[in-house]
Amino acid sequence: MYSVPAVNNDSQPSLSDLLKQRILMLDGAMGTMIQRHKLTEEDYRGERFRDWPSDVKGNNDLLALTQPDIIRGIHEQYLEAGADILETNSFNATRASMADYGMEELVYEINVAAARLAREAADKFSNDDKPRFVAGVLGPTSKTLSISPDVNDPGYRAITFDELAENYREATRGLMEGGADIILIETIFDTLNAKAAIFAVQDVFRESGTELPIMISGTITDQSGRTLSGQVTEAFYNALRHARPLSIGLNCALGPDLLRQYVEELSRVAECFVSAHPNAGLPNEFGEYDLTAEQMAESVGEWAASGFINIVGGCCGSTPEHIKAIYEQVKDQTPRPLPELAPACRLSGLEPLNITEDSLFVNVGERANVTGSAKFKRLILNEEYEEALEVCRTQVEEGAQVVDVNMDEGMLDGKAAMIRFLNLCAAEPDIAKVPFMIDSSKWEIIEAGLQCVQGKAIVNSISMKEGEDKFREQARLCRRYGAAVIVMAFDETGQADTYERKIEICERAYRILVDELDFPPEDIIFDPNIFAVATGIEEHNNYAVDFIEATRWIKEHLPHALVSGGVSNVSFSFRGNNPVREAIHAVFLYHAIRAGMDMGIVNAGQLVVYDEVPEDLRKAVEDVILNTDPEAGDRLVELAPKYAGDGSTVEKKEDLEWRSWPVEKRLEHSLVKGITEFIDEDTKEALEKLGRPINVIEGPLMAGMNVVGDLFGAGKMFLPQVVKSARVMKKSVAWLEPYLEAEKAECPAENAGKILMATVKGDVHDIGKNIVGIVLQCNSYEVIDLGVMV
Ligand code: THG
Repeated sequence: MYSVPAVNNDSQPSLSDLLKQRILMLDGAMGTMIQRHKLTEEDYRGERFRDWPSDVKGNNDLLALTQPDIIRGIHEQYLEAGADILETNSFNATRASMADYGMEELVYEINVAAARLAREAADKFSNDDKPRFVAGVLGPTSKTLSISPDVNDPGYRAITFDELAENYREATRGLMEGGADIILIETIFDTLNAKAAIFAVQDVFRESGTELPIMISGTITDQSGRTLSGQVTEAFYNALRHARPLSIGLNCALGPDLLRQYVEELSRVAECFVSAHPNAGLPNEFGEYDLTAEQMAESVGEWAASGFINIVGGCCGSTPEHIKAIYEQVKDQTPRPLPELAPACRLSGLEPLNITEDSLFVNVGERANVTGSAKFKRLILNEEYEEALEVCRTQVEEGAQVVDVNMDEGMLDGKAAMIRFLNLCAAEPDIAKVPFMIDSSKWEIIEAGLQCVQGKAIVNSISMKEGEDKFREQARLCRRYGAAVIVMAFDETGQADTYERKIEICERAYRILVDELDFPPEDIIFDPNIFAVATGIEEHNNYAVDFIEATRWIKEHLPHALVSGGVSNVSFSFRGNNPVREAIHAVFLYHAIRAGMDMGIVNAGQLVVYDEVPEDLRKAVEDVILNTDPEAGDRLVELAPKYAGDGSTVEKKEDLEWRSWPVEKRLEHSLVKGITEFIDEDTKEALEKLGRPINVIEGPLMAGMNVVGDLFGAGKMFLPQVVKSARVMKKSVAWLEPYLEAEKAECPAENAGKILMATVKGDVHDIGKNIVGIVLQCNSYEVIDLGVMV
C-alpha cells in the first residue's frame, strides 16, 4: 500500500530499503548544543544584523546565517556519534514564528542556509556503507489552528489554514532549495497545523516536480497521553495517514519512560515506519534535563528490543553522547517490520473510529443540519451557538459515532456558519471526540469545513453531477485534506433512482477514484440514494429494494468501499408520525445492514430495535420496504394512525440530579464539566451563603479548580477540557467582580504591597496568572499585569 518516493540519489540505497535492514539514527537536540557555546546578543547578530532593531538572542535559526560554523560543527558532532539523518536547524523558520523578531522576510533564506549546512555536513560523512540524509524540519509554529488563544471566545483563531499553509510552502521551498532529502514535520501539538503542513509540502512537491519522503512526528504534552489539541495517539495517526509518510512518530515533551506506551501504540497502528526522539527526561526545576546518555540508551534500546521502532534519536536535552550511546544500543537490533493491517476506514476526532469489515453499523447523527431540523435551523439563524452545540452533544451522548454538520440554508452565510460551528465544536471535547461529517452541496463550504477539523473527517458529498473533471478535482482535494468521501450516486444526467443506474454510477466513480487517482478504496463511502417510499406514487415503491440491492452489489464488487445513506429520507411520507417513521427506519436498516450497509445518517437518539416493533406494524412496514405488492403502501397508511400517539417521541429528560447538591458541590461540578449554564446563579447563591466574594473565590472556586488540577495532573483531563473549566471560572469571577469593587470602595484596605506579573513570552495561557492576580487583589495587593507574551 505504501510507495514512498526514493531519495533522488541513484548511488545510495533508498531510505525505505535501509529502514528494512536496520534502525536508523536521527540526531539529537540542537538547542542544548547551541547553549554550550554561551552565545551573546552580539554573537547572534553577527555583522549582518548588528543594527537590527529588536533583540535576537535566542533566535537559534538565525545562526544559520550569522554563525554557520557553529551549526555545521554541531551537525558534524552528531554524524560522528552515528546519526544517519540530520535535522536542519529550522524549527522556527516560518513567518508565524519569525514575526517575534520581525524577521519574516528572512524565512526563505534561513531555510535554504539551514538545509545547506546540514547537506554539507552529511555529504562529508556519507559513504556507501552509511549514507547520511538531511531531514528539512518544519516546526509547529507559534500558532495553533485548533485552539482559540482567547479563553472568552472559543471560536476565535489566530491564524487560518491558508495562511499557515503559505508559511509552510515558503519554508519547504527553502529546505528543498538547500538540499533536504526528507521533509520532517515535527513536534506537532496540533494535528490541524500538521495537516496544513502536509497540504503545503504537497503543493511544493508538485510545483518543483520532486517528491521527497515525509516524516511526521507528534508530541504528547501531558499525562493524559494526548496532544495539546486533545488527540490520542491513534486518532493522530488516522488524521495524518493520508500523507503516506515514510514514518510517523513522537518526540519531545516527555522523557522515554512516559513516552514508551504511546510509541508502542503507534507501532501497533501505523502502516509506515515508526520514529521516536524523546527528551532526555523531563526538565528539572532549573529547566535542565537529567537523563544520562546511558539511561536514555537503556530505555530506547528496550523499545528497539520490543520491536517498536525504525528510527530513533533525541530531542531536548540530548547530546552527541546520548546519540552515540543510543546508536550503540540499537545498531545491531532488528528494526520493526511493517505490519500487515486489514484495510479499514480510519477516521478520527479526538479519538479514533476505525470501520473494518467486522465493524457494527456506524450511526451518524443527523440533527446538526439546518435543513433537517427546524430547531437547529432556528438556533443557527438566531446565532444561539451554545444551544446549537447542545444538539451535537446530545447526539453523541445518545450514540452518534460521527456527527453530520450541514449549513445549507438560503438565509444563511453557510460558509461562515460552518467555520464558526466547527471551531466551536473543536472546543467541546464531548463533541469533538467523534469524527465530523461535513455536509454541503457547495464545495466551498466543504473546503472551509475541512480547514477547521483536526481529525480525519468525512466529506458529504462529492459526485459526478458536474462531470468527471470536477469530480476528480474535488476527490483529489479531499485526499489532500485527509478526508474520507461520500460519493453520491449522481451523474451528469441526475440522481440514480434504479438499481441499474445506482450500480453503474458507483462503479464508474470507483474506477476513476481507485484506478486513476490512487484514492484509497477504504476511504470511499457510496451513497446509492435513499428515497421516500409509500408516497402513493407507484414509481417510488421499489426505492428501498433498489437501495438495498445496490448496497449488496457494491459490497460484492467494489472491494473495501463502504455504503452509507440518509435513513430518515425513507420515511418522509410519514412526517408527523414519529413512531411509524421509527418503525420504518428499523425495518429498513434491518435489511440494508444485512445487505452490507456500513453506516447511516440517522436520528441517533430515536433508533428502534427491529424486534421491538409491534408485530402488525412490522409486517406492514416490511411489505412496504420489500415492495411485496402494490397495495403495501395503502395498508401501512391505514394502520399508521393507530401508532401515531401524539406524533412525537418522548424527549429524554436531561439528568439534572446534580442541581440538588449543595452549592459548593455544584460549583465544583460546573468547573470540572465545563458547564457555564448555571454558573451565575450558583455564584450568587455561594456569595449569599459565604458573605464575601473572596470567600467564594478562595473557597469553592479554588477547591473546584484544585480538583481540575488534580485530574489534569493524573492524566484524567486534557487541555481542551481544562480550557473549558477556565472559562467557567472566569465567568464566575466576572460575576463577582462588581462585589469585589464595591468592597474595595467601601473599606479601602491598607495596601499589602505591589505585585508585578506577566505571562512569559511563548506562553499563551494566562488563565492561571489571572486567577492568581484576582486572589492577590482580594488580599489587598496592588497587581500590575504586564499582559501576555512579555
Ligand atoms: N445522503 C447524504 N447526506 C444527507 C442525506 C442523504 N444529508 C442530509 C439528509 N440526507 C440526511 N439527514 C436528514 C436529517 C433530518 C431528516 C432527514 C434526513 C428529517 N428531519 C425531520 C423532517 O424533515 O421531518 C425534521 C424534523 C424536525 O424539524 O425536527 O427527517 O440522503 N449523503
